[in-house]
Amino acid sequence: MTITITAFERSPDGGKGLARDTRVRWALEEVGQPYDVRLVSFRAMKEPAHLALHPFGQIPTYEEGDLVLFETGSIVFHIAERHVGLLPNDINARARAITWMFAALSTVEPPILELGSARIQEGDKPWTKERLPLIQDRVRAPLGKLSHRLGDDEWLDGAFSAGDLMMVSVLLRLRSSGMLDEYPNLATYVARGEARPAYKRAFAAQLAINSKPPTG
Ligand code: GTB
Repeated sequence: MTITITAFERSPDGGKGLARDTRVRWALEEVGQPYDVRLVSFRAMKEPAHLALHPFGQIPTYEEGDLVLFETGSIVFHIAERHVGLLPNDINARARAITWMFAALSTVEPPILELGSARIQEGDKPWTKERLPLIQDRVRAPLGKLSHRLGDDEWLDGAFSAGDLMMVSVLLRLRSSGMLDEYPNLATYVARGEARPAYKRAFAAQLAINSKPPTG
């Protein structure tokens, strides 16, 4: 069955791979599933046809036959459950890998998103200078613990899993802030994720779209 995902017609990051279709592409590449991409503009995202797929008017979405999904956590989990390669067979190891996906999305990602908003959308607001150190501390709290837990290991729990895919995807958002470099083992962990052939294919596919000269 054909899989179709949606992505920005033109990502605001110009192809740095930070828009969330990259993590879905990466998961599909890891399990060897071909997919089509439908590009959507910011305007089209808020129109009824797209809202029928994504109630919050965002990307990415995932269509496979009658199934329509939104939320990258759910999409990556679905891909990992249906195909071999992203979740271990052992049921306890599988549950732990899923736990790391949740940890990435519900513990590590929220302060990183807050930091992004403070630095970019609210960068010129008078309160940002005072607020930024507070947010940075909220980013550091889980990162310090994560760094300790990872130690010198390659991946979070044995073999690479959907948990690592999600954690690396979330940590990537920190790179431009310089904060990832405060944790050398996490910076190496992210680089290890980016070095995977499946990640490279996913990254190249989104870059091919976002590096095209604007039309019209
Ligand atoms: N919780 C949802 C999920 O995980 O799927 C969040 C989806 C989401 O935030 N989608 C964003 C979106 O559609 C794109 S990825 N935004 C448009 C809108 O809300 O109107 C977030 C994103 C956007 C841009 C960059 N960037 O340019 O660096 C990075 C990440």
